[in-house]
Formats: sequence, C-alpha cells, structure tokens
Amino acid sequence: MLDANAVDYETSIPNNVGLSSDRRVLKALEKWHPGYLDWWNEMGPEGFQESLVYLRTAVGVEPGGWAKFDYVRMPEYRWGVLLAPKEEDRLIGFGQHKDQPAWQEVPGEYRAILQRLCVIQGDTEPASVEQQRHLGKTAPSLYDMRNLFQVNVEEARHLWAMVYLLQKYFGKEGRAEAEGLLFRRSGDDDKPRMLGAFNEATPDWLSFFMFTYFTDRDGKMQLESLAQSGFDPLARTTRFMLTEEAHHMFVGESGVSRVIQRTCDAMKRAGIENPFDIDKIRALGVIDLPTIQKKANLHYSLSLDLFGSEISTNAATAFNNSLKGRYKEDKIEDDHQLITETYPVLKPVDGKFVLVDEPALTALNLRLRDDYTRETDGGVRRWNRQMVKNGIDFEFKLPSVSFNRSIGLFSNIHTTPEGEALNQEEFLSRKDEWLPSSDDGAFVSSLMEQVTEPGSFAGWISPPRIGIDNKTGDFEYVRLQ
Ligand code: BYC
Repeated sequence: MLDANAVDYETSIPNNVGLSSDRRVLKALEKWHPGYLDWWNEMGPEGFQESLVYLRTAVGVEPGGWAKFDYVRMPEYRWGVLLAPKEEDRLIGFGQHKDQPAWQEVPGEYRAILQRLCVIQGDTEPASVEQQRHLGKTAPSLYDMRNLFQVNVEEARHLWAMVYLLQKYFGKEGRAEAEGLLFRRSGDDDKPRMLGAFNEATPDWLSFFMFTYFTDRDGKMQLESLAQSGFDPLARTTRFMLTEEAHHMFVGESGVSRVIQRTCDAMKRAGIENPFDIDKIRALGVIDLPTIQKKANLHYSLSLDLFGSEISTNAATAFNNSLKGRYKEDKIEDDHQLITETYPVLKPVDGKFVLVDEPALTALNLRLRDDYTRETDGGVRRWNRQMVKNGIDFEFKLPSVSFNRSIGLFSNIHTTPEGEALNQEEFLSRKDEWLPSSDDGAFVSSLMEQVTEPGSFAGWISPPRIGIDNKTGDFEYVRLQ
C-alpha cells in the first residue's frame, strides 16, 4: 500500500502531497523555482554557496526519524513541500464552524483572509534569510555557522510551504502573491517586507541569537494558532513547520546562554565582581551583561509588535470564522467560541496602566502575546539561574510591554523598561540606557571575527555542551570552499 506520509523524492520538488499526479501545481511550482533560486543566490548566505554544510533534511513527517544529516551545498538543498500526516475525520475545534469537518478546500467566503494569512506568514520566512545573509562571514565557529545555515535553509523551506498553499488553493492571485514573496526585500524603502521586525538589521551574532530566541518564538506562537485552523492544509503545513522551528529557538536560547557563560567566566578569572564595570569587562574581549540586556529589550519589544494590536477585529474575525485558533486551543477547556467571555487588557489611562475587561474575542492577539511572554520568561529565568550558579549579582528582566512599542495601545507613549511614563524628550535622551547604542553596536561588531578551525570558538562565546547529531567537538560542520 502507498504510504501517504512518505516523501516522494522522484519529482523535482520533494513532497508528500502527491505532486507527481497534480500536474497543474507541479508546473506552477516548477515555474516559480528558478526565480526562487535566483533569490537564494542573490539574498541567501553571502559567500558560502559553494561550501559543504552538514545539514539535516526532512525525509519524512513522522515524529521519530523525520530528518537525515549529510553534507550539502546550500543551493542544492532539497527544499520540499511537507505536510504533517492527515488526521482522518478531523473536526474543526473552535469558532462558528466548531465540530464541522475540517475543510480540504478554501471556503469561498474566507478566501481573502486565508490568503492574507498565508502571504504574511510566507513573507517573514525569506525576510529572515535576507536579514541574516552577512552573518556567515563573522561566524564564531563552524558549529555556529552550520546552525545559521540550517536555520536559513529551513526558513526558506517554510517559504516553499506557503507558496505551495498559495499556488494550490488560491489560483491566479495566489501565483501573483508567490512572485511577490520573492520581490520584496527586508529593509528596502521601496519594497519592504510586511511586518516591522523583519525590516530591522541583524548586524551581529548576539542579535542573531536574540532574534532566534525572541522572534522565532513569535513564529512558533503564530504557527501554533494556524495549526488549529479549520482549513486543514494550512493546519497540516504549519504543524510540520513547528517540528523544524524548535531547533531555531534552541539556537537562540543556547546561543545567548553561551555568550553569558563566557562573560561570567572572563569576569571571574579577572576578579571583576561588578557587572556594571563595563569598560573593564569589555577590555577582556567579552560582551558585558548590561549590553546583553539591552539587546534583549530591543528584540523582545520588536517581537511583541508582531502580535498586532491588543484589541483587534481582524483577530476576532479570524477566530470566529475558525481560521486561526488560540495557542493550544485543543487543550483549553471552554466553549471555544468566546461568545460571552472577557479577557483583561492592560491599557494606558491618564498616565497609569489599568486592567480593563474586554470581549475575549477581540483580545485574542493579546492573549497569544501573553502566552508568548510566559514562555519567553522561562528562558530568561534559565539565564538568571546561570547567573546565580556563577555567583554574579545580575538579573535579566523582560521589559514592560509598554516599552519601545510601535504597534497597539502603547505605540503612542514612551516608558522606561519598568513601565514608568516619560515624555518623548526624556525617552530620547535616556534611550541609550535601555536600547543598544551605536557605541554598543560598534563594540559588539568589533568582536565579530570568523573562526574556521574545527573545534575552535571566538573568545566572546563558550562552546556548546553537545554537538549537532552527537558529533564530537572538533567535527568539521562546514567544509569551506
Ligand atoms: N508590522 O488588527 P491588527 C515567523 C497591520 S513570525 C506591520 O492590529 P492583526 C518567523 C496588520 O497587518 C510569524 N504591520 O493586527 C519568525 C493590519 O494591516 P491591514 C509570522 C502590522 O491583523 C522568525 C493592521 O496593522 N506569522 O513566522 O490582528 C523567522 C491592523 O492589524 C503589524 C504571522 O504573523 C506589524 N508588526 O494581526 C522567520 C501569522 N501588526 O490588514 C519566521 C499571520 C499589525 O489593515 N498573521 N500590522 O492592512 C497574522 O495573524 C496577523 O496578520 C498579525 C497581525 C498577527 C500579523
């Protein structure tokens, strides 16, 4: 019997969606492919297209053994279209279509909104590759370089995932949107990427680790809510994307932790107890803890903006129409329709913040953002446990949700990271205390130097505890050409 979950590697595009018998979509994808490769060669990792990279490639969609590792040149990576296994007779779990069979085709009345969700999701994936394209040149080790490239090829696969949905289910308009995903460019004034954080620079490796910790986690939360969708192909696509996403957040959390560890080690060795003795600490060639906190402030606040406005009719409509659910919707015990429920929303009122009950339906972006904050805080607590272990008196903190915001209820006010109101002048004059200044940026950049000796690491970061795919410390993760 044909295994419905097996990946077909015979067609030009590996897939488990039966592309070989779906000529129309296969043709559309094959037509899109050369433009994609042009994009990858122009905007993907700069200077490493010929290198052999020890990458994992998805070879199946079952939880155990879904990937295999081998040396690959990135332009030859087998980007495929992979959906999580189909759940027979799946019923929709929320919204006005709750308990109806999940849709295998796009319901006409929800076409525009579903297409928009796929386009926004799709747009972030190539954007992150563009943001990170220069980082290979300053990779602190071959291990880190490999992780960067792994993240890049998988984000690019996530672009494929959305392009497949657009081309299969959204006709001519979907094909035009698939072209648009290759046309926009992160940070470009004339054709920027769609969401704020994806037009910011990722200038150094600390920013990369912060991005993969904070911003990839927004990706996780958004994918989790799309994984609940009544539109089954979207739910299955995003469910498989989540399998890959876990490694990206691991790269972020462990990356920050390794930077912290190196700083603590250097401080202890030099007998420096005060973490705010910044000049002395920087002279050791490591990143001082207050600068790490500033980077966290920046990336957390940018990532909060990605959840949209706290009060959003778009979010209410998407939920009500059973298109985008809550985080772990299937584990929540309520009516899954939110007809009468309320949710507490923190609002600025006369210079103070007060909790106001709002209809839960319109507060869904905030609810997801609160779930995100809880998870994010978990990693910050782990970094703080590391401080205690090292005996250094410093505590990392997530800034207030009011700090440095551009979207939603706090976008027009300024506060300190503790949430104290400031006027614009005060904020601008003190901004460098809380967000990376140009001097901080210049210092971090001055440390960024490529290290290519297998098993060696730049002086500002400690080695990982274990290798990828259980490889030993001196494994050559990238064979540079
Ligand atoms: N920047 O009601 P509102 C990832 C727009 S990351 C610019 O407040 P809504 C990844 C909004 O589009 C996850 N514009 O918000 C991570 C709307 O515009 P229109 C990506 C913004 O619609 C790392 C208007 O403001 N996936 O995967 O409820 C590496 C009013 O909207 C922003 C998704 O986001 C912003 N920050 O929610 C690689 C999931 N925020 O329609 C990948 C799909 C809002 O009036 N997207 N606007 O022109 C969505 O679910 C929602 O569109 C949003 C916004 C959560 C983004």
